[in-house]
Amino acid sequence: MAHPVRGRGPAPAPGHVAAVLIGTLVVLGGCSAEQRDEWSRLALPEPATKEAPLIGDLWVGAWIAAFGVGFLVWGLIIWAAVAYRRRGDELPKQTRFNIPIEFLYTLAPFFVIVPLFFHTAERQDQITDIRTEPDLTVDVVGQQWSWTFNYVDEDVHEIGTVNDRPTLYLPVGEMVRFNLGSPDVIHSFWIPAFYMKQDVFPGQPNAYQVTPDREGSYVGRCAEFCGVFHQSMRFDVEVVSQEEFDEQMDALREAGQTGLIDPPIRGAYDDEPLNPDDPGGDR
Ligand SMILES: [Cu+2]
Repeated sequence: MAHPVRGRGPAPAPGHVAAVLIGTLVVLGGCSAEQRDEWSRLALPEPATKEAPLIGDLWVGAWIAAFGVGFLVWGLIIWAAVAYRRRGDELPKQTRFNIPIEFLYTLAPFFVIVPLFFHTAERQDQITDIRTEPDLTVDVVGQQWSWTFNYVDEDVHEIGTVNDRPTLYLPVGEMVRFNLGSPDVIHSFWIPAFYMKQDVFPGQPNAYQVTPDREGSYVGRCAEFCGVFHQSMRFDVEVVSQEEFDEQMDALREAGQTGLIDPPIRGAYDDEPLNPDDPGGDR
């Protein structure tokens, strides 16, 4: 019985090959310049603060170091597999232990951990240094499940709720201190374009300061799973000119959102305090 003839089909015309290649290039080229830049930052978004390189460089440097170690280890694995491949039925020499190699195993990780630890601790100290007097202070309250922003110098506030995503306005080029507090559970205050992220603890104030240096709209998130509506803790960040910032502060004032809201904050938008025995936190 004759097998069906498997047609090899016509060889693809060079024109087709070129079309596919060009199509691929167009698709890849569709990665905008923005995405290509993102690759060069190893997936970090475009930075929006003066301090972002402190974290960005640490991130990129750690990856370069990791790839260095990776290539060394992969190279050794491939070399060992090729150089000591099976050559016959004879069992190779069996080694129980090898003191120099055991030493190397134990010591090598320190050469990785010590520089990583050193650079991380050094950068962390710089990022969390709040001794410089900031240009403005925002007391941030992370509450289940939104954020409240207190503009301390302006004596106005904005309260977000699960249904109303709040917007944080910041003047460009001004150093802002974020004082972080929570009335309920641990949240984490994160504006990805600022690179910095810090946990928001009940009863344990945290603070850091940054200088936004690029006007624009950014997203903010809670980066700590904090309950059923955790995903509702998104907020918007608008880095604007000083004039626009002042207008926004006036708008909050005109809307009657004056004064500052302390944690616990629940009472601010429903009359139920979070804990009836605890009338309010100390500022
Ligand atoms: Cu949260």
